[in-house]
Amino acid sequence: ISTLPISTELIAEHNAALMASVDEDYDALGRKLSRTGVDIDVVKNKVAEFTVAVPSWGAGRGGTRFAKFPIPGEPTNIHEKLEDCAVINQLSQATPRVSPHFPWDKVDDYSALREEAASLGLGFDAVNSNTFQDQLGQAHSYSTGSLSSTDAATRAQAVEHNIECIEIGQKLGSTDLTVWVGDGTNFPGQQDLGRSLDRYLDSAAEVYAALPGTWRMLLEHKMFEPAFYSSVISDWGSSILAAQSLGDKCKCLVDLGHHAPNVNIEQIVARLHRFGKLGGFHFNDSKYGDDDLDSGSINPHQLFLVFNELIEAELHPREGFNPAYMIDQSHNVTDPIESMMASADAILTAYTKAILVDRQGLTAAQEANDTMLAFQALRSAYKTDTSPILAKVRQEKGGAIDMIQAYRTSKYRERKSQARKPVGLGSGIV
Ligand code: PSV
Ligand code: MN
Ligand code: MN
Repeated sequence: ISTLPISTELIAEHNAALMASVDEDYDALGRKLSRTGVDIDVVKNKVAEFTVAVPSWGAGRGGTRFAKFPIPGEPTNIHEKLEDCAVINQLSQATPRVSPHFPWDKVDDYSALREEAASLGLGFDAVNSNTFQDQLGQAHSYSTGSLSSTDAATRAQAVEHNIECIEIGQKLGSTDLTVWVGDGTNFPGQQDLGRSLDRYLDSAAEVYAALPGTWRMLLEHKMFEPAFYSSVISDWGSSILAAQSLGDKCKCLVDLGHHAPNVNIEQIVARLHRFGKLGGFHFNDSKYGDDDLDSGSINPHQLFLVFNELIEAELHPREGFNPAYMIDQSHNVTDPIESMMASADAILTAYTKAILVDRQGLTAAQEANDTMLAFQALRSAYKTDTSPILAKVRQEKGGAIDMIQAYRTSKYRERKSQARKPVGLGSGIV
């Protein structure tokens, strides 16, 4: 497609210079894997099919409540964000869908936006609603909560916004609505803990009732922030109970940064799957809280263990297993395009390593209560350097072997810094 932002000749030239060494490494890894009966091409083909969505809001430089440090050439609207997402997909060949957030990505003509995305090689993923911020001109403030607000008119407004998001999503070709609410309290006694959940469930049921046939509603839990004493949907327990009471089309979404420190997230994944409620992921990494750091930058082993559970889930499917995979990060000190390409690579790496786990060996060791061999089944896959597989997949699909190097050679951001209007300081903090 001629509207793609990076020249295909540039990518081809870049790959030509690196191809011989990739082939050499791929062949060596292939020989190593074949000694344990693994066909590297089979692994490669499986990896080639895996994709992860990127968040529209991740294309801009994030920020914290203290500051935001914009970079020249940063996107300021959904059109520019789509263009940046197209760069990520062109070079990674792993991120063909964008997850929009409303009203941040509001436009007049959504059919035109869908076409614009398609011309960039992109489609749309889950639609995200936003009832955690007040917008200019909004009738009722969300300071008392949104879907669980004590005020009926505020709850109605939040329900209506979610239904509007579904309507927009239909025009964009989405089939999932992700609902994260910041609802909760900052003081003991501020709201009744039982009744706030009742109100949430009643409002969420109204949104659920508006889901078109094939649509799913994904509930995203988060332990704290912005509420610092209690959150209405604080954990996977609240999330699965809500999803179970809402109905089959409601599932749970796991954002890796939304748990208490040291929580066993891979076990949560296994539990949600056991009850057919694993709906999707927001990938990121964290050290302290909802840090929104780049996927795999702090704890790549945890990411691998999550994917290990996903492979188990794939092999033992429960009804409706089809998780929506997405990145949800805030890029405060890097170029968001580079961060998301590196994150897609980290996510695909975790997936590839999980594929390499000797499942039969693992199960046999588990059955025999051979703890060390069971652990070694995971360890040996985790230790494998899978980068030749990922490089080969990218090259074969038309992406770049070294994404960051190709991106920098393209001078895309420099070009955009000439063409795009500068971001105002202090604006756009989420
Ligand atoms: C909340 O922390 C969250 O993870 C939700 O997914 C939001 O939609 C997103 O971040 C953007 O603020
Ligand atoms: Mn999230
Ligand atoms: Mn978050």
